Amino acid sequence: MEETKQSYYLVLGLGSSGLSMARFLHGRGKKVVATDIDGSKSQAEKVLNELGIKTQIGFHDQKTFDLAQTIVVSPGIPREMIYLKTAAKKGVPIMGELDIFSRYNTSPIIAITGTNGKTTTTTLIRDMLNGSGISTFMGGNIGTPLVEYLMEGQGADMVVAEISSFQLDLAKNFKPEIALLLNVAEDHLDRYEGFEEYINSKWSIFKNQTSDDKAVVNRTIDGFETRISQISSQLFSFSSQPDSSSALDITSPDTKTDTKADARIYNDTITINTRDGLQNIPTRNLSKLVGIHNRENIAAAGLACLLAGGNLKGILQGLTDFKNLPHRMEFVRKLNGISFFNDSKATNTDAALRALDSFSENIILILGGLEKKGTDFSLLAPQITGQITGKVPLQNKNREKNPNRNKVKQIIAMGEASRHIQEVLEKFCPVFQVDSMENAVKSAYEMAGPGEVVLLSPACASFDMYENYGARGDDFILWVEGLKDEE
Ligand code: UMA
Repeated sequence: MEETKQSYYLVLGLGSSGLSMARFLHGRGKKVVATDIDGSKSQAEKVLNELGIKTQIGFHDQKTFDLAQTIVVSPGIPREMIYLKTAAKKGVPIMGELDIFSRYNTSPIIAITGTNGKTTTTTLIRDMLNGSGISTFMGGNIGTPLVEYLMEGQGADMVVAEISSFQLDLAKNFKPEIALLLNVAEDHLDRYEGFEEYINSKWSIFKNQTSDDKAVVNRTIDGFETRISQISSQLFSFSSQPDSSSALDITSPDTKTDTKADARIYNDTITINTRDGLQNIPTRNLSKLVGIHNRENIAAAGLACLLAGGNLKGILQGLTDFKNLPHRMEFVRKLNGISFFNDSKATNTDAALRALDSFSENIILILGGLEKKGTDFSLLAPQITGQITGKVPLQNKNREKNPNRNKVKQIIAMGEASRHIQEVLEKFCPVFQVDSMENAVKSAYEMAGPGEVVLLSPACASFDMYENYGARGDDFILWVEGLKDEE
């Protein structure tokens, strides 16, 4: 006898996203089954079983997939997973959290995507809106699953959501009122057929927007003109680059920048024109948000805040309130004049380039970890040598190169990628391989002198040695804090 479909939602994956999703759907009266391949998820299992939700932990059963009414997939699980593909072929609908969220959410959404800077920009927008008297719920890829907002009763004026490409890949109906695309650089190529597919995923954040909605886009993204012609919403753009190939001299608002941009970045100020008026954001004293990439994040956040009904006072308040985020250019300590920065979140070369762009010279750079598919470490060379030309996604052309010295004076390479890093980069800079974070930190301290910087910005994933980038950053901090004056 042929088995028939059962009316249950199968929640696949019981990380933070899946656990919240299972609880949410159950709370809406849906029949839920939850499964996770990881046998150690006993705590999640207990929580769900106590609610009466059936679980399959430590294994997957194809029949459970095939008989589901709908499968709700956690973002970290690839769509190519065999159980999913088999169920999809049998006609089982596959969904992600964004569509479930969209079905029930009634608050306006600001959605932020991009390869790097998402978390900083999301946090800035939250702070700027709050400073403007607009209440927010902040969630998504940043950590708190969006359905938590629905379970809390949707009390905020706006939802500020960090959105990853993994979430977008499963979204059919997600339609943010304001959507931001900060930048696109090669990343997650193990999940995509190629870079183009990843780019398409990022741009899909705009696909359901209409002329009532707003798109905030970085003009320097490759293919900008072609891509924006395909979106229906009102475009607002920002740029830190000139519109010609001439060097950018961002010393005053009179200097030539990309005049088509609605938010323009100068040395000491960002000007934003929302077409309802011009606002100037002074940026001279923002020690927590250094580097051109952070100026772009502020420009994008300021634009979004004003478009959402915020004001200049709120923007300035948000910039004051902004606290450095853990593992993102996080200052750890200064010892004997040597400054230590933890940028463990930099899991791709573009993010490491952004970190390097924040300093002018004398860097001991700790690179390495698990190399992501398609990584080209040679992209780091222009920043390592200080020759900031060529295909660098972010160019700070103002910076003078010291002709006698590299900007990075020593690379310390660790993890599985260390040998490859040495092969590619030793022609630009001395590379020293180490086998642990302890040795990376101790070697860096020995090699550094007063006034110099030790920077962990690995350009690699962490999973060869750690559970995640946070654990890697914590380990770095542990060893840095353990350093003694005389070592
Ligand atoms: N699993 C299975 N079967 C499999 C494979 C995996 O059951 O075949 C299970 C795993 O054992 C695990 C779960 O599926 O328990 C996967 O969970 P997940 O990786 O989706 O992680 P969550 O804890 O649910 O966290 C997710 C996001 N993770 C990813 O996208 C990888 C979190 O973003 C996000 O904060 C959270 O939802 C809340 O929305 C993290 C992230 O690394 C920070 N994002 C990537 C990035 O920023 O680069 C995209």
